[in-house]
Amino acid sequence: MSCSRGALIVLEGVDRAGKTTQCQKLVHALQQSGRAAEIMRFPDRTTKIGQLISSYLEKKSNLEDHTVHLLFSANRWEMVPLMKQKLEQGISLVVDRYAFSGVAFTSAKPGFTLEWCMNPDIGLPKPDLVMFLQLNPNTAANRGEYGIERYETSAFQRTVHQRFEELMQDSSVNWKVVDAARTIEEVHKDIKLLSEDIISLAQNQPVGELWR
Ligand code: Z5A
Repeated sequence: MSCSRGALIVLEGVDRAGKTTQCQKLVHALQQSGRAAEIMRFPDRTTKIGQLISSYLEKKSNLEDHTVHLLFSANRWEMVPLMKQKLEQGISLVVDRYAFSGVAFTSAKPGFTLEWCMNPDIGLPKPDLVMFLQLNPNTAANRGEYGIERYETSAFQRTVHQRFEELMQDSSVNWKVVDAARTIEEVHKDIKLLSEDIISLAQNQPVGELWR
């Protein structure tokens, strides 16, 4: 491991919280300030596993609930060699959803515990920072209708939100809650500051292992 690795920064949050918007703005701002940074997103729909997931989300195919959970996790594991390589090269990764979405969404389904859902993702590269974009359902509703993909209903999203709240009780993960109800620029300013701090802190530390 080089002595100045990149930071692993994750954005999580409910539907329409602005994760994609903020990931893009953050990467752009970091690059503008001379820091190496790249965006990643999960699911990564470009791989073979990602295509199975995409077809499931678009309701073009059905998959058994445990099976799709394991596919989402496999989709992260298949990117781990690349993630580690980039971090070692000093590139900070800004990641749009990660294992926390995996656990929050599956455990919102009947019959799933948080513990079962966390298991396949144990040992993934541990994010140095996870920012949860907090947005209440009414404000989210003002950002447009839910889409047509699976999971895009308000009842399901409320349960997902509760699961995220449970995950945020875990102090082994560096969670920061960001008020996402403000303007895009205001939210960006906070996210940028938090990210710059963690990039400085992480550079001399090894990458950890999630939930281990
Ligand atoms: N999933 C899973 O089940 N298991 C897993 O392991 C993983 C994921 C990783 C993937 O969806 C689905 O897979 C997701 C979780 C599940 N299901 N759901 N629901 P995706 O990642 O492909 O897409 P998405 O995550 O659903 O996108 P999103 O949540 O709908 O949007 P977002 O990224 O949070 O927001 P955005 O696209 O940046 O912005 C949404 C709109 O709001 C847009 O018009 C913006 O211009 C606007 N916006 C953004 N910020 C603001 C502010 N501050 N003010 C006003 N308007 C704003």
